Amino acid sequence: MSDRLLLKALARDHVPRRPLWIMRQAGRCLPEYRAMRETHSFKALSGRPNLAADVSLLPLRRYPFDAAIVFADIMSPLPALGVQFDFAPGPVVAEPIRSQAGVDALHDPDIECLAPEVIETVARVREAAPGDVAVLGFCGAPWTLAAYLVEGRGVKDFPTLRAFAAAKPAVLDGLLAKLSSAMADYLIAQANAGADAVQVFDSWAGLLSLADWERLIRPHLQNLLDTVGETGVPRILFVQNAPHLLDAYAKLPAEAISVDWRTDIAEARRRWPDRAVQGNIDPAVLLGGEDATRRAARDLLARIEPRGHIVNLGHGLLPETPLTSIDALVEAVHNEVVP
Ligand code: 1CP
Repeated sequence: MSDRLLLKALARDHVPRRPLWIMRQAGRCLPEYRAMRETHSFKALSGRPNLAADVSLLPLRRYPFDAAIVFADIMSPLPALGVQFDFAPGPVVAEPIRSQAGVDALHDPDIECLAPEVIETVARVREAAPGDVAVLGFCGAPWTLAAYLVEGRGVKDFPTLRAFAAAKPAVLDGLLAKLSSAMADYLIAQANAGADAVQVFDSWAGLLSLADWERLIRPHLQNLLDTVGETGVPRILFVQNAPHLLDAYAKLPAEAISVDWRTDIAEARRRWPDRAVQGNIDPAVLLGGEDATRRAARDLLARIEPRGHIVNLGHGLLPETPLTSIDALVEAVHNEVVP
């Protein structure tokens, strides 16, 4: 356990080399994943622990990543709350929630009912992964889940969600409270099953102003992180496209903040000395090929000190990413001589 580089970085201990993993490493840009998707839907793959564990470990057969993230989706625990949805390819919710009645209809699930298939996958991945690889559990942040539940699907700038937040703040508050409590249970179950650390994805964090975020969203995210923190499992908080909220995020109880490429991560590291940071190469840079990737990786390593830094992209890998760009990133990180 102590030799898991990712955990050392989360504790801001000295590392012989920076840990590296990539958001969305398990999916769509691997030919072996695409081959599995020809015969199985995403739901079938993520719903069967033996298959989901295999997919979680696929990227490690090709690359010496320092973490495996469990193959599931942020929507996976929501059937336990009574939510029905499909993927096309992103989540599409059957009955979007826009009223108090919709919030009241959500179940208050027992912890064992929250995606038991994902919990079993975590246990299998921990069992099968090399000892020096950290296993990551994850969930969607309450606001990012609410974005899909209210809007019904991912759309640019989520206008229905923002209208709902303005018109029915008390209903939103009830929705976020239910999501926060369920996600805390879900992450705790993942930690109990063997997850070494957990990541909370707040992909749609940046939609509201700082004042509205403080008033409507922060208390629920804080509750989630506080509750999970009681177990001692390290928490990574991923925040996307929210430059105006970054200092507020860095005050939340998480061991690491994962930032996108718009953020000056070296400056973030200096401003938040008691947090590890994760990121933040632009995923599009990898589409630009090996040389562009190598330059971006070297530049990142040169700008930010190794201690407390987990190398990653600023958001998930894009499906068209050439595998040779991933090789170039791995090589740059592994060739660095850390003093
Ligand atoms: O067609 C397919 O194969 C399904 C595509 C797919 C995959 C591979 C979806 C639908 N989800 C996933 C897996 C997934 N999603 C993982 C597993 C790890 C991995 O792939 O390596 C993780 C961690 C997620 C998390 C996720 N899902 C987020 C947070 C991170 C981010 O990208 O911002 C979000 C916002 C989602 C929603 C979602 N699910 C799927 C898609 C294509 C999307 C986003 C697009 C949309 O909003 O429409």
